[in-house]
Amino acid sequence: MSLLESKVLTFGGVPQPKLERCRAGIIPAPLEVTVTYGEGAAQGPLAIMSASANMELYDEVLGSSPVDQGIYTHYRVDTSGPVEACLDRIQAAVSAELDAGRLPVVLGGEHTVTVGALRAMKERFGTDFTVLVMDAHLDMRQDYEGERLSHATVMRRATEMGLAVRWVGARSCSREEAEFVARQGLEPMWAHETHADPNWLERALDGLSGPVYLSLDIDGLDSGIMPATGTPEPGGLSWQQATAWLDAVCARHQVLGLDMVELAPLAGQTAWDFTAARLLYRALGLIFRGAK
Ligand SMILES: [Mn+2]
Repeated sequence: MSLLESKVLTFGGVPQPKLERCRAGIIPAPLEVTVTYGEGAAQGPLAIMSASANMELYDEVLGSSPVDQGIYTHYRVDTSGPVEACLDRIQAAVSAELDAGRLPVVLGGEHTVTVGALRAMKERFGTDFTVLVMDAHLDMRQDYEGERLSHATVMRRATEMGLAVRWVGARSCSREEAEFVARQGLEPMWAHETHADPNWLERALDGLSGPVYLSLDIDGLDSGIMPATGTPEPGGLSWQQATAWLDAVCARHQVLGLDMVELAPLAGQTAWDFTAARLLYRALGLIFRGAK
């Protein structure tokens, strides 16, 4: 029995705060069905929660302790059975957070969980928000290995829902995906551009207005600082680039919800779990700080 099954680990290792005073609710969703290469994404939520208990809760960049704002950790979503049924349960969990006025924070699991979250977001907000994706992959395949609902098709499904999607850290896709996004007039911020263009951050958010949903695929980070993922890719975002992007996004836009997906912990190597936990904590702190 995993720790998540035996008890709820809270984010930051603090006593579970009173739900009514929390600004965010973490929804562990350890779905792992369509992973194609390295396995282990189902262990991502537990690894992030465990690592978070060892973080300094004071964020020296923000000058605050975001955990003081109230981060509630829900019991994990049941991710057994058919993917559609799992997505229904994730959607319901996200909707409950939105109804309660809390920020929904979904922890995957594979990237497919985002579809459930986005269905809840669309149900509440319509299509008046943009999906901002940190990811090595475009995830724009029409289907993958015969599946319409897969980690490799997530953003294609999002665009079919009528949602606007923008990427940072992109550096892996098929020719068909590249041609599809070009036809759609979509312009991913390729990782090589973030390294070459001093104005990449402005370009990444150029013309963007209104609220956003953040989907943080941990493989958007460079494989040197994040090898613990199913399909690690070289040439990705540095810690500084990823956090600068989060800072700019959160300073300019209301964040309606977020997810962090695809951490596949490596046995005995806690650095990557810790990196994911700190990135999530920084994101929460920046969101709590709010758009200026
Ligand atoms: Mn990815």
